[in-house]
Amino acid sequence: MTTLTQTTCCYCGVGCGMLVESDGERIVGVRGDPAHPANYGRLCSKGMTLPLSAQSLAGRVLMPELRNTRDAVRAPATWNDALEAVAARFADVIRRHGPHAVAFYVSGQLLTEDYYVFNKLAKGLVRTNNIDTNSRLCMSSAVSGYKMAFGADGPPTCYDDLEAARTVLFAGSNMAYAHPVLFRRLEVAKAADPSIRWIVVDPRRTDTAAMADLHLAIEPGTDVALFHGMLHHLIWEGRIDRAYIEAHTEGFDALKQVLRAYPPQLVADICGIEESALRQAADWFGESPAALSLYCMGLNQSSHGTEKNLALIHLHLATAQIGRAGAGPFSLTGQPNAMGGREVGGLATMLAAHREIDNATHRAEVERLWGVSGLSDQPGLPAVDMFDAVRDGRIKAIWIACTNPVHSMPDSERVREALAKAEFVVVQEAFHQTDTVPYADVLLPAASWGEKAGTVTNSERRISRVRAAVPAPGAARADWWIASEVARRLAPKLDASPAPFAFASIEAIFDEHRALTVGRDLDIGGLDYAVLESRGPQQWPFPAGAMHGRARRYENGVFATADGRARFHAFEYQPVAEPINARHPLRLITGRLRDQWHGMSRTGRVGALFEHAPEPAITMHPADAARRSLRAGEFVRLSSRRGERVLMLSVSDDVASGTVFVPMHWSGQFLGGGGVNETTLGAVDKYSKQPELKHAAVRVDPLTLPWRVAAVRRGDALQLHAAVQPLLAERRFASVRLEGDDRIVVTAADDQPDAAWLERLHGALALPRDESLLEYRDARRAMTKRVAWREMLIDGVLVAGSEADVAASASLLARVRDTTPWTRARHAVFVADSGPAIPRDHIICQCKSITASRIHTAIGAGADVPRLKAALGCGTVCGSCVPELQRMCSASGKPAAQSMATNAA
Ligand SMILES: Nc1nc2c(c(=O)[nH]1)N[C@H]1C(S)=C(S)[C@@H](COP(=O)(O)OP(=O)(O)OC[C@H]3O[C@@H](n4cnc5c(=O)[nH]c(N)nc54)[C@H](O)[C@@H]3O)O[C@H]1N2
Ligand SMILES: Nc1nc2c(c(=O)[nH]1)N[C@H]1C(S)=C(S)[C@@H](COP(=O)(O)OP(=O)(O)OC[C@H]3O[C@@H](n4cnc5c(=O)[nH]c(N)nc54)[C@H](O)[C@@H]3O)O[C@H]1N2
Ligand code: SF4
Ligand SMILES: [Mo]
Repeated sequence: MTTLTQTTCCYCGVGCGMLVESDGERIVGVRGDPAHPANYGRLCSKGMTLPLSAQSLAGRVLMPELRNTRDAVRAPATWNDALEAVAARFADVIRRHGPHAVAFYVSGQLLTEDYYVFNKLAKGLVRTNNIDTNSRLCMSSAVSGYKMAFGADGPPTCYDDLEAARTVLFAGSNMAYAHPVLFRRLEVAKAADPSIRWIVVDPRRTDTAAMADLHLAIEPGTDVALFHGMLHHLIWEGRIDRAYIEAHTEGFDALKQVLRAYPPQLVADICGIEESALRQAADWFGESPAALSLYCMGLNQSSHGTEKNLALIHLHLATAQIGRAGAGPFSLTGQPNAMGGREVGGLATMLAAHREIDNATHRAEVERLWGVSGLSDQPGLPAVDMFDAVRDGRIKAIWIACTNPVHSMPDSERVREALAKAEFVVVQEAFHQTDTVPYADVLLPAASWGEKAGTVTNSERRISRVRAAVPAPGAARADWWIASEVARRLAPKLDASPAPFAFASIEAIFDEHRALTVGRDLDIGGLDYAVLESRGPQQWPFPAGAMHGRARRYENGVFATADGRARFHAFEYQPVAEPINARHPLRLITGRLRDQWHGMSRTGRVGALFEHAPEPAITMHPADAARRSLRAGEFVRLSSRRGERVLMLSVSDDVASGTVFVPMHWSGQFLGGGGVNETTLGAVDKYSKQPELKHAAVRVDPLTLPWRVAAVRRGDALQLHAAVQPLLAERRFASVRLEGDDRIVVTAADDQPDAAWLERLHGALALPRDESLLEYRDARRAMTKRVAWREMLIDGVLVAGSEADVAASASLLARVRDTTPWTRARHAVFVADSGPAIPRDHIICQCKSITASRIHTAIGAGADVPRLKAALGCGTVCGSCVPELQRMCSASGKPAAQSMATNAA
């Protein structure tokens, strides 16, 4: 019998409602919840494949693990021993060094209830504000931007504004990839009314940019100049709303003084765009009956991220594009519950329910509601400072939950040094193979999506229920349970009462959180589990007595500041933190792929999700590649002042000359040694403390790696991956990926052959050593080709040798994908392996497995997007590939975008 559970997707901040089918033990299917107001039944490629990621327990953390002495390996432990160990070690550090010697590093992927307990544990029991989260890397500039402009955090807008907007300005957001289901809503609106205008501000020609009416391909980091220039143009053309400015804002005159120095011509030069494009963007924005801006990491992840946010908000305030349908600055939330984390105050620089640490009244309110005393009035350390404090010994013990900082923080080597130095590291994880797990002294098994319950808040301030569809595997437990069990053991050791942590249920936690919000801007006094149950997901604020939440804020022009007026701030444009120079002449941009999620601990379990972008690649402009005599497919060395990474070169004019792009996802789980954050830097914004993950000065050099290894192996892909992964870091380049649902692919390259490593790889791939293995060897050339047979099928191929040897084996490697029996003599397989390499066809539509070549053929025969959908079925299920289909059609002749991008060399 299958049961259907109503829940919410665990990936992005769109917060799609889902109906999960389970057989009681396992999740067997998922579909979009037609009743959920975020997605009305839609899901994207990541959401659709969630059941596949949850199918196997291979790689799950199923038991607590404990390291007894510094150099010992971790051994399985009981929950009681693990919880006692964490409480005892934390108590010991606090006794010896005080409460600020411990820290908590948590995550915008925790549920509100989990987050709430961690925050209360740190601030109310340990009495340190050293609790920060990966939201520092993500939303903190949006938070400080909103607070400085409006007096409170949180977007004034809602999803219905997507349909109501007449001009949409995407700034530093690749929504087609990162918030796909909302992008579907925009596509539908624009198809119904082509007079809707899209402006995209992004240094790269993303799928989002390719669909725009106007793409401003600015130089990385120059957004403040651009927005200042646009406002300059609107002021001097008399297109601002003086009455609104007069009635509802402060600080305009001081800003206007600053803006004098930003005439469009000068700004266009700074940004590397045409002046006419800047003026066009400003006019479309200012004249529009409703202008909506959608912004994300291209603004936030900057050493001037707060000012980028503010400069954009200025445009809205000065033109009164706010507080009504279709108008307003809409910060897209990245993680599913980054907003919930902000609500419970789970960051080092805030208290519960948007309260301030340095406000004695606020501290007293929280103390009273929590039943504790002595909250610290010192702000805690934000993420980058926190890990630096671990590194220099100020913090001795750190507890990391639901995030993988060795992969996702800037300058990975610094984070590794910090964790190696710490006296005590707790990691609370669902999956074993992340880059942070090796540093754990205690590893705590967390229940994950589908197994845990609570609430999350999406980008439009809407709170949805998350429900468990199946029991948690092994000894895995919900995050809130783990935090409160440690708190109850820690309290007596700190002479405090365990009572504040005796939560009977998640509902009890939510009710406590709710009580803290009463009277605050995010008041949800009228919203409890019963309301969520009977009336579905609701937006905040939702005060007691309300019938529904509020869709839009500041509709009456009264803001959350003391005097009710919004604030303009006067500041100059500042360049990026790390300038390029002769030694590091290229600008590195990092960002997202369509089908992968962060460090890939979950999406990396689904073969189909590798198909769209299978290789760890760096994208470079053709002119820059030609100048360095580099060709697509070659290995190159990316390096910065901090570290280096070997990657495969991809060549495309989607990036401008002078910039390169690397996806943020590749981690030590799939790419030997780690990901792109080996090269990024920890320069932070002065207000938000958010690091500049979107820009570093780098160089890219050719690299000769004569020894090549390639393997394709059939079997339990997750088990094979786990066996192979530890070998990756030993090579200059080594990557592993899943392919289909039962194969893995390994690619490696190095300066010289390593026969011992090759034998270990042979073992890890579980290749046979008996007569079912056929080998062709040329010892003189250090070349080997090995074929594993399962009766008449080829079950695995391992090839090592020169680049030419491996290239010539492409068709042999491809035979592992073929399930037609081999009827000839076995050794003939090597003879047959002489044809030219079959180019791997790229899959565009993941739901229907439609390849690029089939789409090109159909377009060649005259198909447009509707006909592609009808003929091939691509783009008809989740729709994530539709922007790319659109783009492929346009590239063949029908222009979709009036491209005014001028940045490309
Ligand atoms: N598929 C997928 N979706 C996701 C995620 C995922 O991992 N995978 N993660 C989720 C999370 S946590 C987040 S925070 C969001 C992120 O969502 P987005 O911010 O939309 O995604 P990114 O690719 O990180 O960056 C967006 C764009 O910023 C551009 N950019 C770089 N520098 C600048 C600049 O100086 N100015 C401007 N204007 N643009 C610049 C980049 O070229 C990139 O196209 O995605 C969420 N959704
Ligand atoms: N260069 C570069 N770096 C970046 C970015 C970028 O654009 N460029 N983006 C930044 C941004 S915006 C973000 S949000 C961060 C994201 O960075 P991370 O937070 O490191 O990303 P994830 O890989 O999602 O980490 C979440 C971890 O929690 C585990 N997990 C899953 N479910 C559960 C659960 O229920 N409980 C517990 N305890 N664990 C669970 C997962 O296995 C995973 O290892 O990366 C940042 N880093
Ligand atoms: S858009 Fe995709 S990843 Fe985001 S919540 Fe919806 S289904 Fe999940
Ligand atoms: Mo994020």
